[in-house]
Amino acid sequence: MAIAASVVVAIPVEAGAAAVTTETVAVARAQRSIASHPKAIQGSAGDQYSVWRTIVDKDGSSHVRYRRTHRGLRVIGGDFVVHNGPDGSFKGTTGGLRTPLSVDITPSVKAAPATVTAQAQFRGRIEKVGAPELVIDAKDGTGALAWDTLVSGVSESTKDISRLHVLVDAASGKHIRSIDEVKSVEGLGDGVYERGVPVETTQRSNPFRFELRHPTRANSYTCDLMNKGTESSSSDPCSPMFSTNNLWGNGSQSDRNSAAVDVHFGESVWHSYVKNAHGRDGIFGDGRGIPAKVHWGNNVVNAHYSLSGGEDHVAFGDGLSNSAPLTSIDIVGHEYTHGLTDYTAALEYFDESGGLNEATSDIFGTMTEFHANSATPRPNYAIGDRISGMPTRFMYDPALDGKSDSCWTTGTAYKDVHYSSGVGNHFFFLLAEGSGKTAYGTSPTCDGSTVTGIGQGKAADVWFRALNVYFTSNTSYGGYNGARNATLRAAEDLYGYCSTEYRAVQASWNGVAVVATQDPPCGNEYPPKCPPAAVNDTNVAIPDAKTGSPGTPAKSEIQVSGCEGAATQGIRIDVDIKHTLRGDLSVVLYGPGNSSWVLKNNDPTDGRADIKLFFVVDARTVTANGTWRLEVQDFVRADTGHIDRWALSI
Ligand SMILES: [Ca+2]
Ligand SMILES: [Ca+2]
Ligand SMILES: [Ca+2]
Ligand SMILES: [Ca+2]
Ligand SMILES: [Zn+2]
Repeated sequence: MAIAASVVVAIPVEAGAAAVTTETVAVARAQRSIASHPKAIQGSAGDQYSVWRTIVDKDGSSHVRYRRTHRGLRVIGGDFVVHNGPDGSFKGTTGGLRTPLSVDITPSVKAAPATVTAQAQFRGRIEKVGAPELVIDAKDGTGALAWDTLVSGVSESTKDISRLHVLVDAASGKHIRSIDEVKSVEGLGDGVYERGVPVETTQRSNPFRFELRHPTRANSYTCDLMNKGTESSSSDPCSPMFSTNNLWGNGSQSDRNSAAVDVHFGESVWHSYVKNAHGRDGIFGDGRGIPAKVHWGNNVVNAHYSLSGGEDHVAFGDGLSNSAPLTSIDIVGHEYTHGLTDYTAALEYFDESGGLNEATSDIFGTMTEFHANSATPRPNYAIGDRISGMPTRFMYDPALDGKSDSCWTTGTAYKDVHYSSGVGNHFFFLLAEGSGKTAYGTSPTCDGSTVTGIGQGKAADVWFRALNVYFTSNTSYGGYNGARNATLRAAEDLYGYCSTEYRAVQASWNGVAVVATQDPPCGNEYPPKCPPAAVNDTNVAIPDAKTGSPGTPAKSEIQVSGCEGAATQGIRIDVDIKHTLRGDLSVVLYGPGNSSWVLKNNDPTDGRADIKLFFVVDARTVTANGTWRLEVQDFVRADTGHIDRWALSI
């Protein structure tokens, strides 16, 4: 049978039977096989074939993949593979077409109605609808005319980018099936430090290959700086990295992809950690990534997060003699966390706020290492320990590096941020793992106390919430805008005031010499001396001020009985007042005897409504049993309200 199929590729002449099977030789053999065995590929007049991929086995056998068009139309399911032995002999074909194609290529359904049907198939937000392409759908083995419309947008179910090819029957106008072009392509990587790890890549065509770029998260890729740049600059353009077989790296620096595997894999783990553990979809919270530049400069023993060149990116040096890249997972997690910090609390990289910024990176870098959970070596609380075998920082006892502070002093603020971070790192370790001998090292406390850890997950939740909600650019360790206060508020939000976790946060800060200035001890370290909180729920109107004089104080009492001796150092008063302008009001607590505490002064600058606050006062010198009274006075005419409820926990 004669075959009219023309072949798109050139046919080179084979040098001889003994020739080494190169890809060129393999293609030539396949072409001859097609010409001599047209039936094997269900060839027909009007077919055209183009080589897609060529695979040569170690023994010289070859396998050439082809794609097919028919009368100029792409044939879905028309692809086939031609197999040849090492000597060029024909070893058969593989393919799904069951009969030669014979298709009338005039559609009875026009493009426009096919597009309407296609759009109706997309579940989610459509961003673009491509021009329908007339194709031959031969998925079931026989060809039929169809419209292929590419509908792009964001899928409702996955919340990811979707590029949906919708096939509509060109004869009946009915939907045939839809295929999403976006699929997670998972390659396999051998990094310098991480072996046999998955790498999320993007499949490219023309030429067919894989790029070290996340398939759906925008701008999330790893690229090669080609050893350009200096210790202080990594803003040179960066080349994308490719693999033809989606296998990456060889476990050493001899392959430029190896260090890239460490970084690309590390970013995936970091992203999955912050997303799953803390609900934060990456640096910006919207899934977008930033470029990661590997092979930065020459002998650069550093990695950094940088805004240079106006573009957020991370860069990783190749280390001493360009042979010890700074790409271990704790360092990768550390650098990406700098981005996260910039877009959450924006802790200034100076003084104690800079130390907290660095500590945040060490904390979540270490959490990334634990999240990856490698079998060898096991995750730890040392930073950069895999680069030269000698850690650069030790979270369990930061002073071990000879430079960092394990305990806060007035000098901490003046240290380099990589050393003032010690206080935060040590705090985190105590909170997570506790003091003394642990599986990760011995962690001392600065006051000789013993701290019981609450576990890594809870400790990380406390730190993340503090970072996300309470730290500001100039947060320091102690004091009013201190990390101690911020993490206590976080612990209160997550676990409750004076919960076990809250107390552990207090104890851990005490352990690094960041002492209480705002938070009273929780009390009840011994069995409770009083019954649980007493409440007065009766509404009491607060008389308005008159011209020139404040109103008569509204009074509400709670009788306390059944307590033993004095009240505690930290009694808590919950106050719930409904009022149209709370700045009008002062709130004073009177205890048994002549004791009193001003809980709140009137404040003309406070324009908000209602008071729903709690106060903690030191009542150690006061007998607990007796009458406790809340007095609320209005200092400004107009705007009124009432005491709705208050409670007392002694
Ligand atoms: Ca969590
Ligand atoms: Ca480590
Ligand atoms: Ca008033
Ligand atoms: Ca009430
Ligand atoms: Zn850093």
